[in-house]
Amino acid sequence: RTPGVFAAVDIGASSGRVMLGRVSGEGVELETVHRFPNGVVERDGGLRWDFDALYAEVLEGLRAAATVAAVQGERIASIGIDTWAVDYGLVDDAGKLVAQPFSYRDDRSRTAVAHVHGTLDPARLYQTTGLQFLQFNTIYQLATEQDLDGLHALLIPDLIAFLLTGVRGTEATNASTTGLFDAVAGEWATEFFTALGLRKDLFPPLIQPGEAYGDLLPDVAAAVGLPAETTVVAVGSHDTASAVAAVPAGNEAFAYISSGTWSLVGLELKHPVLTEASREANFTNERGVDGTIRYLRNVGGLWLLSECQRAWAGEGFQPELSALLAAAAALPADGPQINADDPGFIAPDNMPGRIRAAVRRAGADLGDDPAAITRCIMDSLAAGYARTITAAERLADRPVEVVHVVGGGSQNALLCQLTANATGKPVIAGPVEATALGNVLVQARAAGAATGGLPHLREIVAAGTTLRRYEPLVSVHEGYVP
Ligand code: ADP
Ligand code: LRH
Repeated sequence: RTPGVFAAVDIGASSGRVMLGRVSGEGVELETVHRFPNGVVERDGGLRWDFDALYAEVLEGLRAAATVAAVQGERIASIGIDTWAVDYGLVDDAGKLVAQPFSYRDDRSRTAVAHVHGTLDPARLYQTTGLQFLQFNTIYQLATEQDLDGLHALLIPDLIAFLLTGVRGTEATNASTTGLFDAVAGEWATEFFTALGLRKDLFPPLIQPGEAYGDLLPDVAAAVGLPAETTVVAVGSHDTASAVAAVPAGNEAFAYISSGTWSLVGLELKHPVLTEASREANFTNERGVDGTIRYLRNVGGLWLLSECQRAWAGEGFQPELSALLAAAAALPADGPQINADDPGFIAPDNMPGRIRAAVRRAGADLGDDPAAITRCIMDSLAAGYARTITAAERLADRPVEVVHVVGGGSQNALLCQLTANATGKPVIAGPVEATALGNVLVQARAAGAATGGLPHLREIVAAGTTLRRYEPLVSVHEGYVP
């Protein structure tokens, strides 16, 4: 088999990285060549992403990748890009980005929900798109735009690919999060564009994971020190699609939790579940690599904790995450819980205060001890995961034997143990960098350096990763190793 080296650009809501992935029979060796922080910024009257800064970091990362590869005498076969879903940038006919993209945490989309649902009945939307209702789905964001004449919408990974190659495409796994995509046909739901007065060509045509956008523009290639014939390949450009592709599951009876800023909790299916019961439970049918369906729900995530950490740091309290989690683990079980999915937690700022208020509304008291608040978040997330997995098993009629946790949160031993306890199922944690691995493996397969379907790609991930297993316990104290 041809060994290959691939560059993965993976940008989450909290941080981004550029990695080199070397694929062989023994697994994928990942090397981080560049890492940078990410987060929403208050800019021009809204919560936005500083896209110009992110793009500069991407170029910096590719430059670092080119340097590392040159030192090793390697040729980078291709570049793949994934980021969070839903958000988009608008470019004009000359290809210029007209504003920094809004973040899904900006409140403006919430105000457009009633307008969209007045035109398109939510039950009808679900029958076609199978998309969970989130106030920030692209369809609601677009409904707030005043004038889209002469503008083109590009989802964030597609926008990066466009700047690198000059080629416009909409990668399908990410298109499936817009609310304008037909879950069964795997095509744009053009009737919804028409109904909402959106141009049918607002987004460029679909491109599938494994297909190429094109080669680097000559000036970009020169700027980063890569050959101009370096291809940018579409991967599961929705970060969650890449993460799910790299869940190291050995058979079909698994649930996954892609654990980072959000927790994406669910199953992989062959066909969407578009029933009314599924809509009521707010499950989504997003598209995965190889035409699979990611049947999942967004459960609140580690955003709840990272926003608390940010608030505490503002008050001068900045413990190590490990110390905070150890203090939380030492507290008794059965403390107060919140509904981690409450849309009231979407916006930034004063998270400890909002969590305390939610507990108070439920008739309990949490105090302001960071360890107690941290424990409340962990207990609430674990309970949310258990409810979601039980509902998914029922709605999709698919039993789950094991829960795989991937992403940054798979390093959180307390959360993994509480998840095993709450679900009553073993939890297998890792890899941390599942998203980058999924990104690399789809590129590798396109280049002929890996073969086979998702089960085989998952074997490659499992071969190269040390996984940690958590058995369900009665409490975190019994036999629990932080
Ligand atoms: P995203 O892709 O959404 O930016 P990540 O998958 O990078 O998120 O996960 C980030 C989260 O992982 C952090 O908010 C943090 O809670 C958790 N995390 C990172 N490192 C550790 C660690 N060493 N122990 C426990 N949790 C960790
Ligand atoms: C996770 C994620 C998730 C989306 C959200 C906007 O990073 O892509 O799958 O729902 O961000």
